[in-house]
Amino acid sequence: MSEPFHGTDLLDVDRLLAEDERLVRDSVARWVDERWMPIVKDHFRNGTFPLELATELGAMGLLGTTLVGYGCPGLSSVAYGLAMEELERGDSGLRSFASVQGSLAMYPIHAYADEALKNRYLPKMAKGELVGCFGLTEPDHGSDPGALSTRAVRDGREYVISGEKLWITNGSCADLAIVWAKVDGQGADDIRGFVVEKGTPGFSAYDVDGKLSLRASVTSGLVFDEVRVPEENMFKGVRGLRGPLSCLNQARYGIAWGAVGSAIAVYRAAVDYAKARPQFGRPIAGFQLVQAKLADMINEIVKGQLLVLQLGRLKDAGVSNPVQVSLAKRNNVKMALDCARSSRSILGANGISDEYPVFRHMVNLESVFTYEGTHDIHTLILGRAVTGISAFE
Ligand code: TGC
Ligand code: FAD
Repeated sequence: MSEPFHGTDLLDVDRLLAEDERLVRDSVARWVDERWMPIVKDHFRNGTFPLELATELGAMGLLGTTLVGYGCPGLSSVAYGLAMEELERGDSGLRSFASVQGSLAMYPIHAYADEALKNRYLPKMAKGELVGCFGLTEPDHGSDPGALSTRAVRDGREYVISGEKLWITNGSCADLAIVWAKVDGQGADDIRGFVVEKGTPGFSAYDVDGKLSLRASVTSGLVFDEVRVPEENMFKGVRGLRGPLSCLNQARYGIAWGAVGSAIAVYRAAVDYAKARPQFGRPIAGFQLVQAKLADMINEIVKGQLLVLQLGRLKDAGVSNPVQVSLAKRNNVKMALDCARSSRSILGANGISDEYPVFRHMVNLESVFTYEGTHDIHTLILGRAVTGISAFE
């Protein structure tokens, strides 16, 4: 019997990382193991997210990681990606919290708001003292956000927002919501972004009931009943679908890394289980069909790691584009979901128990497969890129 390979980095991708990138990854990994793993099962069972950890995430520089100034850490995209991989090894809900805060709430404020709003919100959001959410999806408009129906009507020096958002991560625990609404007309070009603070009259949030996935994450509906916000709360720096899609571009990048973390978690569980579980007089790891599943998993994990690392290097060089981000999100989330299903099968009946992390990751990944552009939407984005023909029109 030959010496087994214990890690997940079969191709020594670690060698391609800088020392400071490894430091970020290893410190986040330690935090996940010490602070998150002991509590995740209960939070998943109870359908809760430990909001008190937000300031710890902030202290580690995981909220608005790549943003510069306003108390944000200004780390590289690769360091950020490695951190998201470790968070999602813990749970997709944990990575979701950081993605929404940094990429979907802080990023648009940083990119598009005026100085007063940046100074008011960003330093506290970077510390985890203020939590944000991102309201794009509506009950009747998911994959096609250009058709959204939330309206913002100008009234003197205020805007009056009316409409509803659904499936909003952190919605009911957020101190502020980034809300995308149409001003003036009905076209996608009329979409503008607004900051709406919790407690503003007419603004309410409720939790989505009956969720079987991402249970350790808050998912909400937002209701805007003639909510008045000052005109300063509208992002002047962007209009049209480009506003929300540019935020999604940041978040999808983090998800592509995060999915590798989920895949690693389920792969490790499968290897450990297969080596420890005897059937027919020997560990099931000794059977060829089980080995084939493990080989497929490690094969795809290594490819997924290389994919996001190259994408991160392009992003840090300022030459990445949204199609590459779609490719990475699409590939790595599907890869992780396939690994989770395969791992679950190796664990047999134990695969459906929360004594092991596999089923939790598997059902989480069903959400990750759907949000931030469904797998099929990213297929069509790639299809448009390679044919020059849009399937959306
Ligand atoms: P299209 O013509 O493609 O684009 C309109 C304008 O947007 C620009 N653009 C982008 N900019 C930055 N990043 C991107 N990824 C961009 N994609 C497009 C584009 O250049 C154009 O700009 P301009 O200035 O020329 O007007 O628009 P389309 O209507 O054809 O788009 C179609 C489609 C399907 C690709 C798009 O609508 C889409 O991506 N749909 C998916 C919706 C989605 O992803 N929703 C996610 C909601 S948020 C969420 O799920 C959070 S989960 C949070 C968690 O982690 O817990
Ligand atoms: P639909 O758009 O109705 O799609 C249903 C099916 O039809 C999918 O398979 C889709 O691929 C397919 N389909 C749609 N159009 C086409 C087409 N043109 N061609 C082929 N197939 C097509 N949104 C936010 O704004 N903020 C958040 O924080 C947020 N968090 C979320 C958290 C969770 C746990 C979940 C599950 C969702 C979250 N979302 C959030 C919403 C998410 O972005 C949407 O669910 C997603 O964009 C898909 O929209 P939909 O669910 O309405 O599906």
